[in-house]
Amino acid sequence: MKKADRLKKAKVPPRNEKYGDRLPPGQTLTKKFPILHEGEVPEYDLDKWSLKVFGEVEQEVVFNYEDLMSLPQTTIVRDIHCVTRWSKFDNSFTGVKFTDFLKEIGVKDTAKYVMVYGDYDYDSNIPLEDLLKNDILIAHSYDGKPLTPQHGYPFRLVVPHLYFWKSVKWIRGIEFMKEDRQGFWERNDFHNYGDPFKEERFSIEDAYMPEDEWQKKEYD
Ligand SMILES: Nc1nc2c(c(=O)[nH]1)N[C@H]1C(S)=C(S)[C@@H](COP(=O)(O)O)O[C@H]1N2
Ligand SMILES: [Mo]
Repeated sequence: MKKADRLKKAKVPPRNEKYGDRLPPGQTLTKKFPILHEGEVPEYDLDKWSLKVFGEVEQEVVFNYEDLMSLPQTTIVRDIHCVTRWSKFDNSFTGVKFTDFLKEIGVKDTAKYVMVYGDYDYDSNIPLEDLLKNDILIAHSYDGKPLTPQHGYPFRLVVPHLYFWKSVKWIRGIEFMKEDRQGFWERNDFHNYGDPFKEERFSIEDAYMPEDEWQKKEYD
């Protein structure tokens, strides 16, 4: 059964009035940091790690670890919301702001959408405009410490205003595109955009997300 179908089966947690508008509808607050992904946790030799930028750019660019670490560093503190119904408040991430990263690249005017690629064989699509917000990071640290392997070491994307499946871990490629294209979960019935406050969980009608799917997973 597809994940989206499986997740349809469960009940929705009641709205928690205590958190007012801060907690999106259908979400449960967690203090721990659940670990969710498909496949194996990659291991890297940092000397060989690279991030390739291609598509609607004047020139393809490949960044290595040092290249990214030498760019201006920014820390953000944001709430994150996973489509499996957990939210976590006040997460501190540090890394390179996407807009600072863009200054290193000649993005063509024709670029309207971005496909972000992560190991292994994961991708997710985001409108370029969304990545121009000032709290989008290519992050290397959480709470002032390097990301753990499970949470995306050495670098993950952080897009706090969309469901967390858009925040690609183990990021390896960024493709600028003229036309939109679907990424991994978007092809598997997840919503193309994914605004947690509008509950844009699925692209199919009549979907429910269980309150406990994530609680069966690992945390740290
Ligand atoms: N490369 C990669 N990135 C990924 C995923 C994945 O399977 N592979 N899963 C996504 C999903 S569905 C979620 S909810 C978040 C989970 O991040 P966390 O494990 O740090 O909580 O990572 C996202 N980024
Ligand atoms: Mo997820």
